[in-house]
Amino acid sequence: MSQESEYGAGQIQVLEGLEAVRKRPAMYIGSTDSRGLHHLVYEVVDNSIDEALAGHCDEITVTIHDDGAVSVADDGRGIPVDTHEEYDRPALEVILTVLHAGGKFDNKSYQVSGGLHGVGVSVVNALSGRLETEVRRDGGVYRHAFEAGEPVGDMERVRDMEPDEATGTEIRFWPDDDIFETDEFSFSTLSNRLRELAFLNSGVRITLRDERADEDETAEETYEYDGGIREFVEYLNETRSAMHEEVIYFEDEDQNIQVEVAMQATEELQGSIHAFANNINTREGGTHLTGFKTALTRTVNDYANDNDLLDDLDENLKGEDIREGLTAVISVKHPDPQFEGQTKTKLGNSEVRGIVESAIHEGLGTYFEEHPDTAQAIVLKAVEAAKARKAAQKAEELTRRKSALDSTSLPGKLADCQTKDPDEAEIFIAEGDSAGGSAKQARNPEFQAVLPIKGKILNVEKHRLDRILENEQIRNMITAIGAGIGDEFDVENVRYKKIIMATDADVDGAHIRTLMLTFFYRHMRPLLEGGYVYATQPPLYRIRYRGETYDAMTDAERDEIVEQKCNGNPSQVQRFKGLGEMNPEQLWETTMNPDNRILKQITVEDAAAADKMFSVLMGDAVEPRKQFIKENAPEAEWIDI
Ligand code: 0RA
Repeated sequence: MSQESEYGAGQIQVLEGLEAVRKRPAMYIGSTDSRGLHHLVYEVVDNSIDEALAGHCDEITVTIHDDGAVSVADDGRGIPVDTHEEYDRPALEVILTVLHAGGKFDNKSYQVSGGLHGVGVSVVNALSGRLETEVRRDGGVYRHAFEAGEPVGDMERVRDMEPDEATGTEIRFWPDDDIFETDEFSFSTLSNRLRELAFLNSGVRITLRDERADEDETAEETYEYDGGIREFVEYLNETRSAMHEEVIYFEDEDQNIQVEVAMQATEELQGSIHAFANNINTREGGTHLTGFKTALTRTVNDYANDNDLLDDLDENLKGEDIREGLTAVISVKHPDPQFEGQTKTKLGNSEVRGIVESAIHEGLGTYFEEHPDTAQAIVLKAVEAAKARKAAQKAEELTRRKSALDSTSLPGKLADCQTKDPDEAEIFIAEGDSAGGSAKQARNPEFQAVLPIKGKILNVEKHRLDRILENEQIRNMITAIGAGIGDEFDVENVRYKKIIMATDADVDGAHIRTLMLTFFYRHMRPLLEGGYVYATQPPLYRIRYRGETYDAMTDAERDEIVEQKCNGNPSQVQRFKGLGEMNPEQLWETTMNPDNRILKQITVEDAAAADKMFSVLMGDAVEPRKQFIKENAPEAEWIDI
């Protein structure tokens, strides 16, 4: 077959210029913050993954270079380099400079990957100050470079390929610092996504390398999982105690739609189900998730009723009872996925629901028949969960009744703000009564509320909702935030759109923050997804010199200020040990005043990584926790999730 018949010029349809991308980058990659920056890498990697899924590539290497560049190299077929008829330019150049050209070139039955925005490598080119490609294909090694999306010179054939040399593509790009708010690539963010891609595409070997100067311990990691999503579930359950040794796994294919499900029940209370469509984490769910849940509930109830296991309970089990402690990964690959929802992460294709449903119903039914001990244990645990749920409902009604509208039911310790507009209102959840007391004096009562909480709140990873609701600190947080809890949580009802954790910059403070975050993640997740959760970043030192004051966040910053601003001779260096030690005026200036303060916004980039983190940090197993902290957080108090 000739190249021409594989991808004719006529297939190029959209001739939008790359200036459009540079003018409105967010329309193409979502944002120009850290998230958008990392999307550039994913966009390129997705093309390599497509090569792998088409059976032409099994190795991908991502390198963070020390000059601000990232490169992605694969051993696929290589981007075509022959002349494109219509443009009379090398196909490589067309693919990198014409929006949406990439996919149109391909003769694959469908493109599985393609990124959340699925915009192609030309968008990465448009948003890079410089981009260099090297392609090994058709017996030659070709190079081409671009600046701000424009070709620099012509594509060059630099040499012949060696007889045993593999074909492939390398794309190296320097994100444009006129466009992005940050240029800092995060190893842990990239590693989480690349590991996830390796789990979702078994057999592909993905290596992440970090060549930046002071990165030593985690300079290189390789992800390769022949067990695919089975190994994903094992990984997520590393610190959980499983109720059956083997991960349960089903796969099915129908109407060219591939469905895979891996699941394992655990003794824990926190379940986690992760659904993907074409490698995209569909965090808003969709038809694949609905199909899974429906079939799971039906199959378990059928088994329980057939074996008279529900006599204690005068009703059927609810889905949530069965999903308690269940870890599952659902992965669907669809030739024409429809993404819906606010963040376009909800799978809409209605035919998927039935395919997943029947795969689970048949597969799990058979599994239960063959493993009656496991089936019985799963049902009995769900019965326990159902009983706890009923107890929690009573407690929850109490909380809800108490919080009903009138402000007298707000927690006594809450110093509320005057505004009732959630867009303006913020609440400081302050560690300890002394910090809380200072914050109450320091705040601007028009828009700042303060809720002091006593010491360590309950570890919600270890308790069911009925016990959680008995905890006064937690009840105070629920009523103050005003949007309910768990399945009943409605983010529309939050009373404040900034929920600010104000804890000390020490180990205890970090622990309390992690406990609070665990609570928000497990029971008020939309708060984190909406970007409503923040942490204060109080300075560690205050330096005074000749009537001026300077604040330093770190020891290094303190030394720099002393050296540069104070000629090495400051009049006073004060160390703030905790928020409670600052007087109200200092607390206002350094930590609460919107004009001066630094807040760290906590977001959940990757639900599976967050689930793993909380289960490891909050679980019982000590060794994995130590290991995890050693690997992920040498200095950082908690890692990016
Ligand atoms: C267009 C057509 C073909 C492959 C590719 C693009 C391709 C793009 C990238 C980006 C990174 N790595 C890549 N590898 C391949 C198909 C070529 C053919 O039919 O031989």
